[in-house]
Amino acid sequence: MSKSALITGITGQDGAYLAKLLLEKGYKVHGLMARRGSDSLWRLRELGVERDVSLIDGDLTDVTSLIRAMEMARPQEVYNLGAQSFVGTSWSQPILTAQVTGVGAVNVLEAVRIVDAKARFYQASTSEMFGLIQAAKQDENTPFYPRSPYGVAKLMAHWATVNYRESFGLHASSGILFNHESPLRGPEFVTRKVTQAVARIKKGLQKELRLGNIDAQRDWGFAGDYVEAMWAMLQQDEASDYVVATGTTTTVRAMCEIAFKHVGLNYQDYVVIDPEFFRPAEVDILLGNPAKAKAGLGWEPKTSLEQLIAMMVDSDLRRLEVSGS
Ligand code: NAP
Ligand code: G4F
Repeated sequence: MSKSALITGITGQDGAYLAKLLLEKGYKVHGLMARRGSDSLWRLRELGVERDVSLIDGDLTDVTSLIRAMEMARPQEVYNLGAQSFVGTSWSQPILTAQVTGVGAVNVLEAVRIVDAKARFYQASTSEMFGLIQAAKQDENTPFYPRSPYGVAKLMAHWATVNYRESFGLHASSGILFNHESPLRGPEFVTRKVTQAVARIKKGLQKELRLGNIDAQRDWGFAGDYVEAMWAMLQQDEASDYVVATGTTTTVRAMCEIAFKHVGLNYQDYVVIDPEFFRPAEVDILLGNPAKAKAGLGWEPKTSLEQLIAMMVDSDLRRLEVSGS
């Protein structure tokens, strides 16, 4: 009998890569889908798995829809990837972010506990929880200091995961993932904003790229590598928390340099600093220590930042060639 999995956030970047990975492993994949006006299935389509997943209507803020999804999918594994995940928006919509990203995770944990407490649970935790970093290299023991309403909401979800593990014995694991990107990244995030602009500038469709704090540093990896760590966590006998990162950090400035150089351009000729994109509180630097994931899960990143950015720029160039604008 093949295993069944339920993914919240299946229409997002990670949801699409995880769905593909689980399908390749022979799972029956169910995805919770919040009804939207726009085409939210484009990522699943790009990976060629749109028709292979079963979509269930539901919303993280509606626990009854989550209970119903659990009853329909009867999953052995539940991956809670759904969230209002853009840090910038979390200052303009802090309550929505708290409800979807924070309370939403508790709703999923409750649905698991009520319908099938044996189902294994994965929480998409984040390096944003480290915020104002308390150690030069962050690992599972580094204290948290979130710097955005998003980070605060994720911290609630993280501790709820730990608490349901300790209170009810749920097999509930939290992946503290550092930034991970791909051609399926939303265009509001800085890597994709840059690679999309590089492609448009190269094709003569855009003249400049307006950015905020380009001195910020991030530990960037490839989403396709990171979903393998999520799956590996739920295959362990004991649930636990794991940092998933590359162990190197790079400035937004240097990432821009890589992206522009890939098409033979100099970023300094195009990047304009715009105060509109600065945040009320910044996470200046993130750098993860993935030693526990390496030792416990046998997980290591396979894709360098240069390979990742090249993949994203090439994909954005291809999309422009198809659409023409
Ligand atoms: P993403 O592309 O923004 O995807 C978020 C998903 O959540 C989308 O499918 C979205 O659906 C769904 N969603 C939003 N509000 C919802 C609601 N009320 N009910 C149900 N679903 C809802 O994010 P991602 O990059 O794939 O990240 C996946 C998860 O990992 C997120 O929880 C994120 O916070 C976390 N994370 C990401 C990173 C990273 O660097 N990517 C790092 C650490 C942690 P629509 O498409 O319909 O809006
Ligand atoms: O790409 P970003 O918007 O990602 P951020 O804020 O690090 O959050 C992402 O990673 C988290 C993991 O650490 C996830 F939990 C979260 O869901 C999300 O996926 O911004 C990266 C950096 C920031 O320091 C930002 O201030 O880039 C800086 N930046 C500079 N100019 C910009 C811009 N960010 C964006 N989005 N747009 C700019 O124009």
